[in-house]
Amino acid sequence: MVRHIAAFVGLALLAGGEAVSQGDKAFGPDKDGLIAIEAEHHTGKADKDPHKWVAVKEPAGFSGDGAMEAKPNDDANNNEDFVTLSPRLDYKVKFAKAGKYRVWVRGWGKGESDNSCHVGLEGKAVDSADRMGEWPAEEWAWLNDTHDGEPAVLEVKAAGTLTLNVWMREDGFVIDKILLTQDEKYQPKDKGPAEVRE
Ligand SMILES: [Ca+2]
Ligand SMILES: [Ca+2]
Repeated sequence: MVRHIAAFVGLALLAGGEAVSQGDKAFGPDKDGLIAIEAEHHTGKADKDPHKWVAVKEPAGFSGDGAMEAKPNDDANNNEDFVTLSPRLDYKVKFAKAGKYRVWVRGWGKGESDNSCHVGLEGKAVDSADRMGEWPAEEWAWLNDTHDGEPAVLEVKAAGTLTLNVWMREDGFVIDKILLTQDEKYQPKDKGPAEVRE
């Protein structure tokens, strides 16, 4: 009984405070070197009127405490100038090693005009990780593709803590989780590995 009450209070805190209990601790690699990040556990966020990333508890089947949706879904597509035009999510990430990291994103595309986003580092666009898409419609899926036809990649010049950014491209896109790996052959399945905060 006591345990049930504790669980209920915990959930209430999460619902009201967007999982602030995690603080701004950096995301780090697990024992296999995989860096998993729940999108709803952002360590920073910037709205860009009229759009903003909003915490959602749907569609069902998300990992962690929910997901983030770019709202309102009004047919916007910020393919260019997204650093200026688009709402942003920030994640403090501790990279243990320098080098190339593949970027995987677990997302949900409602339709063909709601299934893309941009990823960058330190508040700047990165040519090799922007314009990620297209997520399939109406299902949770891990994707590493970009509109350039190459897998999304970030180059980390030196080990250390950096801020990973996600910007809206098409509104209505729902982002559940991010995974960074130096293993080119790794492919996340289902909900992917658990995040590690340090
Ligand atoms: Ca849309
Ligand atoms: Ca999630």
